[in-house]
Amino acid sequence: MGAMHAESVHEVLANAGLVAVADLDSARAQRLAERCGSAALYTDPGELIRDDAVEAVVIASPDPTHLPLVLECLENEKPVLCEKPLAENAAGALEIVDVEVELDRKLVQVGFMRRYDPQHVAVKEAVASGSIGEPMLFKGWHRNLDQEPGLDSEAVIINSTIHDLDSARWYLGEEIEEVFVLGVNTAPKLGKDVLDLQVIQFSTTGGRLGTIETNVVSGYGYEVGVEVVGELGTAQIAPPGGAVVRRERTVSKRVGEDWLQRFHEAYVMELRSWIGSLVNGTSTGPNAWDGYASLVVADACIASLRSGTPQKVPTLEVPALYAKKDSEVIR
Ligand code: ISE
Repeated sequence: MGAMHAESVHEVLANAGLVAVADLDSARAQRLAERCGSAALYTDPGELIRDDAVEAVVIASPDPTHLPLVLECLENEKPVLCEKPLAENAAGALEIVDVEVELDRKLVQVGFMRRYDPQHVAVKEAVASGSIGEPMLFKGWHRNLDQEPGLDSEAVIINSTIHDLDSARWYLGEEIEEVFVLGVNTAPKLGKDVLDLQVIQFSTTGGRLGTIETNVVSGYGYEVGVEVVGELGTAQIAPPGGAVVRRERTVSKRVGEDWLQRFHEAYVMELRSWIGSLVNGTSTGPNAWDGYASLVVADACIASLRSGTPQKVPTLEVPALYAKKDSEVIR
Protein backbone atom coordinates (compact mmCIF):
# COMPACT_ATOMS: atom_id res chain seq x y z
CA MET A 1 0.00 0.00 0.00
CA GLY A 2 2.74 2.46 0.99
CA ALA A 3 4.76 1.46 -2.08
CA MET A 4 1.77 2.20 -4.31
CA HIS A 5 1.42 5.71 -2.85
CA ALA A 6 5.19 6.31 -3.18
CA GLU A 7 5.19 5.18 -6.80
CA SER A 8 2.22 7.40 -7.59
CA VAL A 9 3.99 10.41 -6.06
CA HIS A 10 7.05 9.61 -8.16
CA GLU A 11 5.37 8.67 -11.44
CA VAL A 12 2.18 10.68 -11.63
CA LEU A 13 2.43 13.86 -9.59
CA ALA A 14 4.15 16.83 -11.15
CA ASN A 15 4.16 19.06 -8.09
CA ALA A 16 5.50 16.57 -5.50
CA GLY A 17 8.49 14.30 -5.14
CA LEU A 18 9.38 11.35 -2.95
CA VAL A 19 12.14 12.42 -0.56
CA ALA A 20 12.08 9.73 2.14
CA VAL A 21 10.76 6.24 2.87
CA ALA A 22 10.43 4.59 6.29
CA ASP A 23 9.98 0.84 6.52
CA LEU A 24 11.05 -1.70 9.15
CA ASP A 25 12.15 -3.82 6.20
CA SER A 26 15.10 -1.75 5.01
CA ALA A 27 15.77 -3.91 1.94
CA ARG A 28 12.19 -3.34 0.76
CA ALA A 29 12.57 0.41 1.35
CA GLN A 30 15.82 0.38 -0.62
CA ARG A 31 14.17 -1.35 -3.59
CA LEU A 32 11.31 1.16 -3.53
CA ALA A 33 13.71 4.11 -3.36
CA GLU A 34 15.61 2.74 -6.36
CA ARG A 35 12.39 2.40 -8.36
CA CYS A 36 11.57 6.02 -7.50
CA GLY A 37 14.93 7.62 -8.31
CA SER A 38 16.28 8.11 -4.82
CA ALA A 39 15.03 8.80 -1.31
CA ALA A 40 16.39 8.98 2.23
CA LEU A 41 15.76 5.68 4.03
CA TYR A 42 14.59 5.22 7.61
CA THR A 43 13.52 2.32 9.75
CA ASP A 44 12.16 4.72 12.41
CA PRO A 45 9.14 6.61 11.00
CA GLY A 46 9.64 9.32 13.65
CA GLU A 47 12.97 10.22 12.06
CA LEU A 48 11.28 10.54 8.67
CA ILE A 49 8.62 12.83 10.13
CA ARG A 50 11.28 15.03 11.75
CA ASP A 51 13.42 15.20 8.56
CA ASP A 52 13.42 18.87 7.48
CA ALA A 53 13.33 17.87 3.81
CA VAL A 54 9.96 16.15 4.37
CA GLU A 55 7.12 18.64 3.89
CA ALA A 56 4.18 16.22 4.08
CA VAL A 57 3.72 12.60 5.15
CA VAL A 58 1.68 9.63 3.91
CA ILE A 59 1.01 6.96 6.55
CA ALA A 60 0.26 3.49 5.20
CA SER A 61 1.36 1.31 8.10
CA PRO A 62 -0.54 -1.19 10.31
CA ASP A 63 -3.68 0.24 11.95
CA PRO A 64 -2.33 0.42 15.56
CA THR A 65 0.49 2.73 14.40
CA HIS A 66 -1.80 5.36 12.85
CA LEU A 67 -2.59 7.27 16.05
CA PRO A 68 1.00 7.69 17.34
CA LEU A 69 2.34 8.55 13.88
CA VAL A 70 -0.37 11.12 13.15
CA LEU A 71 0.24 12.71 16.57
CA GLU A 72 3.94 12.90 15.73
CA CYS A 73 3.12 14.64 12.43
CA LEU A 74 0.92 17.13 14.28
CA GLU A 75 3.65 17.77 16.83
CA ASN A 76 5.91 18.70 13.91
CA GLU A 77 3.05 20.61 12.20
CA LYS A 78 3.37 18.52 9.05
CA PRO A 79 0.34 17.75 6.85
CA VAL A 80 -0.44 14.06 6.78
CA LEU A 81 -2.54 11.73 4.65
CA CYS A 82 -3.26 8.75 6.89
CA GLU A 83 -4.80 5.51 5.68
CA LYS A 84 -8.04 4.51 7.37
CA PRO A 85 -8.90 3.90 10.16
CA LEU A 86 -7.54 7.09 11.70
CA ALA A 87 -7.09 5.21 14.99
CA GLU A 88 -8.16 1.90 16.48
CA ASN A 89 -11.22 3.43 18.12
CA ALA A 90 -13.06 6.73 18.50
CA ALA A 91 -11.20 7.68 21.69
CA GLY A 92 -7.91 7.53 19.80
CA ALA A 93 -9.23 9.60 16.90
CA LEU A 94 -10.58 12.18 19.36
CA GLU A 95 -7.01 12.75 20.60
CA ILE A 96 -6.10 13.78 17.05
CA VAL A 97 -9.15 16.03 16.71
CA ASP A 98 -8.29 17.69 20.03
CA VAL A 99 -4.74 18.47 18.91
CA GLU A 100 -5.96 19.95 15.62
CA VAL A 101 -8.52 22.07 17.44
CA GLU A 102 -5.79 23.29 19.79
CA LEU A 103 -3.57 24.14 16.79
CA ASP A 104 -6.61 25.57 14.96
CA ARG A 105 -5.33 23.83 11.81
CA LYS A 106 -6.61 20.96 9.71
CA LEU A 107 -3.42 19.07 8.95
CA VAL A 108 -4.90 15.58 8.66
CA GLN A 109 -6.60 13.91 5.71
CA VAL A 110 -7.96 10.37 6.05
CA GLY A 111 -7.60 7.81 3.25
CA PHE A 112 -11.27 7.37 2.38
CA MET A 113 -10.29 6.98 -1.27
CA ARG A 114 -13.78 6.05 -2.47
CA ARG A 115 -14.63 9.76 -2.34
CA TYR A 116 -12.28 10.16 -5.33
CA ASP A 117 -13.45 7.16 -7.34
CA PRO A 118 -15.12 8.41 -10.56
CA GLN A 119 -18.06 6.02 -10.12
CA HIS A 120 -18.63 7.06 -6.50
CA VAL A 121 -18.31 10.71 -7.50
CA ALA A 122 -20.90 10.18 -10.28
CA VAL A 123 -23.38 8.79 -7.75
CA LYS A 124 -22.61 11.68 -5.40
CA GLU A 125 -23.28 14.17 -8.20
CA ALA A 126 -26.56 12.46 -9.09
CA VAL A 127 -27.66 12.68 -5.45
CA ALA A 128 -26.41 16.27 -4.98
CA SER A 129 -28.12 17.46 -8.19
CA GLY A 130 -31.50 16.56 -6.71
CA SER A 131 -32.32 14.38 -9.73
CA ILE A 132 -33.43 11.44 -7.56
CA GLY A 133 -35.22 13.69 -5.07
CA GLU A 134 -34.42 13.54 -1.37
CA PRO A 135 -32.13 10.57 -0.62
CA MET A 136 -33.98 8.20 1.70
CA LEU A 137 -31.98 4.97 1.78
CA PHE A 138 -28.30 4.08 1.46
CA LYS A 139 -27.42 0.54 0.39
CA GLY A 140 -23.78 -0.46 0.47
CA TRP A 141 -22.08 -3.75 -0.24
CA HIS A 142 -18.41 -4.44 0.24
CA ARG A 143 -16.87 -7.76 -0.67
CA ASN A 144 -13.29 -8.95 -0.32
CA LEU A 145 -12.10 -12.06 -2.12
CA ASP A 146 -10.62 -13.84 0.89
CA GLN A 147 -8.87 -13.41 4.26
CA GLU A 148 -5.91 -14.91 6.02
CA PRO A 149 -6.63 -16.48 9.43
CA GLY A 150 -6.03 -13.99 12.25
CA LEU A 151 -8.86 -11.60 11.45
CA ASP A 152 -11.53 -11.01 14.12
CA SER A 153 -15.13 -9.81 13.86
CA GLU A 154 -14.27 -6.34 15.20
CA ALA A 155 -11.52 -5.88 12.60
CA VAL A 156 -14.12 -6.48 9.87
CA ILE A 157 -15.82 -3.29 11.09
CA ILE A 158 -12.77 -1.18 11.96
CA ASN A 159 -10.74 -2.09 8.90
CA SER A 160 -13.32 -2.74 6.16
CA THR A 161 -16.81 -1.46 7.05
CA ILE A 162 -15.27 1.87 8.10
CA HIS A 163 -15.24 2.77 4.38
CA ASP A 164 -18.97 2.13 4.07
CA LEU A 165 -19.72 4.12 7.21
CA ASP A 166 -17.85 7.04 5.69
CA SER A 167 -19.69 6.57 2.37
CA ALA A 168 -23.06 6.60 4.11
CA ARG A 169 -22.21 9.85 5.95
CA TRP A 170 -20.89 11.37 2.72
CA TYR A 171 -23.85 10.45 0.53
CA LEU A 172 -26.58 11.21 3.02
CA GLY A 173 -24.89 14.32 4.39
CA GLU A 174 -25.88 13.54 7.96
CA GLU A 175 -24.85 11.40 10.89
CA ILE A 176 -25.79 7.83 11.64
CA GLU A 177 -27.92 7.74 14.79
CA GLU A 178 -28.63 4.07 15.50
CA VAL A 179 -27.11 0.80 14.30
CA PHE A 180 -28.02 -2.86 14.49
CA VAL A 181 -25.47 -5.42 13.35
CA LEU A 182 -25.79 -9.14 12.74
CA GLY A 183 -23.05 -11.45 11.56
CA VAL A 184 -22.48 -15.07 10.56
CA ASN A 185 -19.45 -17.22 9.99
CA THR A 186 -19.13 -18.48 6.43
CA ALA A 187 -15.43 -19.35 6.55
CA PRO A 188 -14.59 -21.88 9.30
CA LYS A 189 -10.89 -21.59 8.42
CA LEU A 190 -10.94 -18.17 10.15
CA GLY A 191 -12.27 -19.73 13.38
CA LYS A 192 -15.96 -20.39 13.96
CA ASP A 193 -16.39 -17.29 16.15
CA VAL A 194 -15.27 -14.94 13.39
CA LEU A 195 -18.28 -13.25 11.83
CA ASP A 196 -16.94 -12.64 8.35
CA LEU A 197 -20.32 -11.78 6.79
CA GLN A 198 -22.02 -8.90 8.55
CA VAL A 199 -25.11 -6.83 7.82
CA ILE A 200 -25.75 -3.45 9.38
CA GLN A 201 -29.08 -1.68 9.49
CA PHE A 202 -28.98 1.96 10.46
CA SER A 203 -31.00 5.12 10.73
CA THR A 204 -29.75 8.71 10.56
CA THR A 205 -30.38 11.94 12.42
CA GLY A 206 -32.65 13.07 9.55
CA GLY A 207 -34.73 9.89 9.57
CA ARG A 208 -33.09 8.19 6.59
CA LEU A 209 -32.24 4.50 6.49
CA GLY A 210 -29.33 2.35 5.42
CA THR A 211 -28.01 -1.15 5.05
CA ILE A 212 -24.40 -2.25 4.67
CA GLU A 213 -23.23 -5.74 3.78
CA THR A 214 -19.59 -6.48 4.52
CA ASN A 215 -18.46 -9.84 3.24
CA VAL A 216 -14.74 -10.31 3.72
CA VAL A 217 -14.66 -13.82 2.21
CA SER A 218 -16.84 -13.46 -0.88
CA GLY A 219 -14.96 -16.19 -2.71
CA TYR A 220 -15.43 -14.52 -6.11
CA GLY A 221 -13.51 -11.23 -6.13
CA TYR A 222 -13.36 -7.70 -4.77
CA GLU A 223 -16.41 -5.55 -5.27
CA VAL A 224 -17.87 -2.44 -3.71
CA GLY A 225 -21.35 -1.21 -4.52
CA VAL A 226 -23.55 1.69 -3.52
CA GLU A 227 -27.13 2.52 -4.32
CA VAL A 228 -28.81 5.63 -3.01
CA VAL A 229 -32.58 5.41 -3.17
CA GLY A 230 -34.29 8.77 -3.40
CA GLU A 231 -37.92 9.90 -3.43
CA LEU A 232 -37.92 10.06 -7.25
CA GLY A 233 -35.36 7.49 -8.34
CA THR A 234 -32.10 5.81 -7.46
CA ALA A 235 -28.42 6.27 -8.28
CA GLN A 236 -26.20 3.22 -8.32
CA ILE A 237 -22.59 2.44 -9.01
CA ALA A 238 -22.19 0.65 -12.34
CA PRO A 239 -20.95 -2.96 -12.31
CA PRO A 240 -17.16 -3.43 -12.40
CA GLY A 241 -15.48 -1.78 -15.39
CA GLY A 242 -13.66 -3.51 -18.22
CA ALA A 243 -14.79 -5.28 -21.34
CA VAL A 244 -18.09 -7.10 -21.67
CA VAL A 245 -17.12 -10.48 -23.12
CA ARG A 246 -19.56 -12.71 -24.98
CA ARG A 247 -18.55 -16.30 -25.61
CA GLU A 248 -20.01 -19.78 -25.40
CA ARG A 249 -23.53 -18.42 -24.97
CA THR A 250 -22.39 -16.36 -21.94
CA VAL A 251 -21.92 -12.62 -21.33
CA SER A 252 -19.27 -11.83 -18.69
CA LYS A 253 -17.19 -9.06 -17.11
CA ARG A 254 -14.09 -9.53 -15.00
CA VAL A 255 -14.29 -8.78 -11.26
CA GLY A 256 -11.00 -7.48 -9.77
CA GLU A 257 -8.99 -9.12 -7.04
CA ASP A 258 -8.42 -6.39 -4.48
CA TRP A 259 -8.84 -2.74 -3.63
CA LEU A 260 -5.46 -1.73 -5.04
CA GLN A 261 -6.69 -2.80 -8.49
CA ARG A 262 -10.26 -1.58 -8.13
CA PHE A 263 -9.41 1.81 -6.66
CA HIS A 264 -6.07 2.53 -8.31
CA GLU A 265 -7.40 5.57 -10.11
CA ALA A 266 -9.09 6.80 -6.93
CA TYR A 267 -5.84 6.52 -4.95
CA VAL A 268 -4.04 8.63 -7.54
CA MET A 269 -6.85 11.22 -7.60
CA GLU A 270 -6.77 11.28 -3.80
CA LEU A 271 -3.03 12.02 -3.75
CA ARG A 272 -3.34 14.61 -6.50
CA SER A 273 -6.15 16.40 -4.72
CA TRP A 274 -4.36 16.26 -1.37
CA ILE A 275 -1.10 17.66 -2.77
CA GLY A 276 -3.11 20.32 -4.62
CA SER A 277 -4.80 21.33 -1.39
CA LEU A 278 -1.41 21.65 0.32
CA VAL A 279 -0.10 23.82 -2.48
CA ASN A 280 -3.08 26.17 -2.55
CA GLY A 281 -3.76 26.04 1.18
CA THR A 282 -7.36 24.79 1.14
CA SER A 283 -8.24 21.49 2.73
CA THR A 284 -10.80 19.60 0.66
CA GLY A 285 -10.71 15.91 1.51
CA PRO A 286 -12.07 13.79 4.36
CA ASN A 287 -10.52 15.25 7.50
CA ALA A 288 -9.77 14.16 11.06
CA TRP A 289 -13.39 14.82 12.02
CA ASP A 290 -14.58 12.40 9.32
CA GLY A 291 -12.07 9.86 10.62
CA TYR A 292 -13.37 10.38 14.17
CA ALA A 293 -17.09 10.41 13.31
CA SER A 294 -16.79 7.17 11.33
CA LEU A 295 -15.03 5.52 14.28
CA VAL A 296 -17.76 6.66 16.68
CA VAL A 297 -20.24 4.74 14.49
CA ALA A 298 -17.82 1.80 14.18
CA ASP A 299 -17.59 1.58 17.99
CA ALA A 300 -21.41 1.47 18.17
CA CYS A 301 -21.44 -1.26 15.49
CA ILE A 302 -19.01 -3.33 17.56
CA ALA A 303 -21.18 -2.86 20.66
CA SER A 304 -24.22 -3.98 18.65
CA LEU A 305 -22.46 -7.03 17.23
CA ARG A 306 -21.33 -8.05 20.72
CA SER A 307 -24.67 -7.44 22.43
CA GLY A 308 -27.00 -8.51 19.62
CA THR A 309 -29.04 -5.36 20.21
CA PRO A 310 -29.49 -2.01 18.40
CA GLN A 311 -27.16 0.69 19.70
CA LYS A 312 -27.54 4.45 19.73
CA VAL A 313 -24.60 6.37 18.31
CA PRO A 314 -23.52 9.24 20.59
CA THR A 315 -24.47 12.69 19.28
CA LEU A 316 -21.42 14.74 18.39
CA GLU A 317 -20.92 18.46 18.59
CA VAL A 318 -18.84 19.53 15.59
CA PRO A 319 -16.00 21.90 16.59
CA ALA A 320 -15.97 25.19 14.64
CA LEU A 321 -12.76 24.11 12.87
CA TYR A 322 -14.69 21.38 11.05
CA ALA A 323 -18.11 22.98 10.81
CA LYS A 324 -17.46 24.53 7.41
CA LYS A 325 -17.59 22.09 4.50
CA ASP A 326 -14.69 23.04 2.21
CA SER A 327 -15.75 20.84 -0.65
CA GLU A 328 -17.91 17.77 -1.05
CA VAL A 329 -17.33 16.48 -4.53
CA ILE A 330 -13.68 16.30 -5.44
CA ARG A 331 -12.52 15.91 -9.02
C1 ISE B 1 -9.17 -3.66 3.49
O1 ISE B 1 -8.88 -4.12 4.72
C2 ISE B 1 -8.62 -2.32 3.22
O2 ISE B 1 -7.69 -1.91 3.87
C3 ISE B 1 -9.13 -1.52 2.09
O3 ISE B 1 -8.99 -0.18 2.32
C4 ISE B 1 -10.54 -1.85 1.73
O4 ISE B 1 -10.92 -1.30 0.51
C5 ISE B 1 -10.83 -3.30 1.80
O5 ISE B 1 -12.05 -3.64 1.30
C6 ISE B 1 -10.61 -3.73 3.19
O6 ISE B 1 -11.14 -4.98 3.44
